[in-house]
Amino acid sequence: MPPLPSAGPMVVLTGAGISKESGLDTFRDQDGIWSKVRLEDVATPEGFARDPALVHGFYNARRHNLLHGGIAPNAAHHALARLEAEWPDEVLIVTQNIDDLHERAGSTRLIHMHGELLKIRCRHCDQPRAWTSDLSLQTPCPDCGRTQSLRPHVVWFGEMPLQMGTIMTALNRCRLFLSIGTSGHVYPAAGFVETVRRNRSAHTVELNLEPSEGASLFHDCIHGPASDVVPAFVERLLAGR
Ligand code: BJW
Repeated sequence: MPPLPSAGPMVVLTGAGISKESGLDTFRDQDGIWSKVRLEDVATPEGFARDPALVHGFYNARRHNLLHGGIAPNAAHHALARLEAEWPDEVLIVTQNIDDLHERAGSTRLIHMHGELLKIRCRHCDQPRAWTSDLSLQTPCPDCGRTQSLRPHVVWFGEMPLQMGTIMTALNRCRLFLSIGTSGHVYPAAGFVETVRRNRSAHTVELNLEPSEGASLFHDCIHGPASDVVPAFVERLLAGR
């Protein structure tokens, strides 16, 4: 097994579990989002075409909660921002989350592969832009003025995740890959660990509340709440330098 490195490029994949202790629901836990709504209805292009008002309502409620629900980054988000600041080489966070808690904690090298809740885009202009209020079919595009053209800037099932080229390059050259708070059910993110493992000198670590779907693919697994295990692991990594 390759040792835990003390330098070299790092990729950190994060999922809904890292934001759970900040007050945001995960998807597949017992009390998760998919226990309350059907993913086919709210997280597919077909669902949006069938009932756009339902989908707008779903994202409006989550946007409102993110901005006004007392949500704040937790110790795990802050530990990753510290890691980026103190690690001698590049730390790239690839998050599946659409919340902005990594940014609020101070991380700057960040890819939102499933989009961002605080952005929208127009079917005609196709340019994402910042958005903090409710969205409806009647909301005109601020750029082209058309109605019925705006959608949340998120990646639904069947759509291509964002910045895959940059992500694949980073995975292929990293020395350390961390996967935090993700169940390993959704591809392509669930396959990142296998991509990294093709490089025999790269080390892979899962940090999750419980063993994920792909736990056996990692060199190390550390199980517990993100706000405990992530700061402790970051401390260990930085102390080993
Ligand atoms: C804690 C914790 C605490 C809790 N501390 N941990 C058949 C086989 C293989 C693939 C496919 C297939 N059929 C279709 C596909 C492809 C499909 C897919 O993967 N489907 C699977 C369901 C089978 N994927 C896609 O369609 C993707 N696009 C695509 O593949 O394009 C083609 C392509 C080809 C080749 C290369 C590249 C691309 C798009 C996927 C879009 C996912 N979108 C969503 C919604 C986004 C917007 C929104 O938020 O509303 O993204 S779905 C949802 O799942 C969301 C999440 O980002 C994503 C992942 O969920 P995550 O983060 O893992 O959350 P959970 O709830 O599953 O897990 C939380 C974990 O945290 C748990 O393990 C807990 O234990 C843990 N936890 N508390 C630490 N305190």
